[in-house]
Amino acid sequence: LTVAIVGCPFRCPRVGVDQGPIHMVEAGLIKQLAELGWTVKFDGHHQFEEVNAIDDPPIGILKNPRLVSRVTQAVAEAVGGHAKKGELPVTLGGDHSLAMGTISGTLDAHPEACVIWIDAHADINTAESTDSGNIHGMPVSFLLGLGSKIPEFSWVKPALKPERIVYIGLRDVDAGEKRILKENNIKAFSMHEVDKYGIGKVVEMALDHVNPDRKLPIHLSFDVDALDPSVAPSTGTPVRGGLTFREGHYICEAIWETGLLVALDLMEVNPSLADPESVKQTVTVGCSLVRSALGETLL
Ligand code: DIR
Ligand code: MN
Ligand code: MN
Ligand code: MN
Repeated sequence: LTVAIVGCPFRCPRVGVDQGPIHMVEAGLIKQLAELGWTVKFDGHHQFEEVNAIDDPPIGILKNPRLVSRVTQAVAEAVGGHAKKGELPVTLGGDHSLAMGTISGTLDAHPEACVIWIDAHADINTAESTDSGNIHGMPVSFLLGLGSKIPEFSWVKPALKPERIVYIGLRDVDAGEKRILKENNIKAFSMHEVDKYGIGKVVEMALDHVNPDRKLPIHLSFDVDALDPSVAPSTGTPVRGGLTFREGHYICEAIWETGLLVALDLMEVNPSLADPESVKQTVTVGCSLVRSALGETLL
């Protein structure tokens, strides 16, 4: 059993300031996974060349489009390569636009895989619906092939089907995104459903939707901002009213228990945004979510 750590210290438009992956590795994540019995492969953090803003002007209002495309394409190749060798890629980010790459890589190796997306946000804006122009608010629409096609992103295959993705934790969804979710019949469990049914039932319902026979490979993409800001303060776009520490870990444990996990993303840990105590807390939580998804049990 081999896990391949893909370190992606990438945040747009501020390349390199997001040191989340580096902090998680420095906090001992590799040793912790080895102690769980994994053989851990880590070739160092990806180096992404700086692209001058002048060479990468906005397309419409999309910020840093060429840089994001190039970086996510490299990540797709790395993740796909590990997955095809039978290794379990764990991508540490960094900007959630990276999931365009990680999920493309997973679907290249496992075309029938489903995606479980844990986030405060739906990240499903299109080039037309986005208000911010931030591509980390858009990766799901690119993977689904929604919205106008942007030639710079022609490498992204619309390989994900709307019935193969499910969300848990949403609470900050743009009006345009709500429309996109409805039009495409995409299943989402917001914090309202977590409150109403409890996390155990929500995870079961999410799996019933996206993986009814429990036989499809699972890609888990976990944005740390799904957690309440009191649990994970050091992230770019915190939203109050999020998952508790245990709810976040329960999701990871329950996905591990399926035996179907083939790829994991732990995204949006950003140590540049808070005081040292909050950074340490967020990095520690990030590491323990990864351990839970990779088989750590409480007993
Ligand atoms: C908003 C915020 N929906 C956007 N999205 C964020 O910019 O598209 N995603 N923060 O992580
Ligand atoms: Mn996200
Ligand atoms: Mn988010
Ligand atoms: Mn984001």
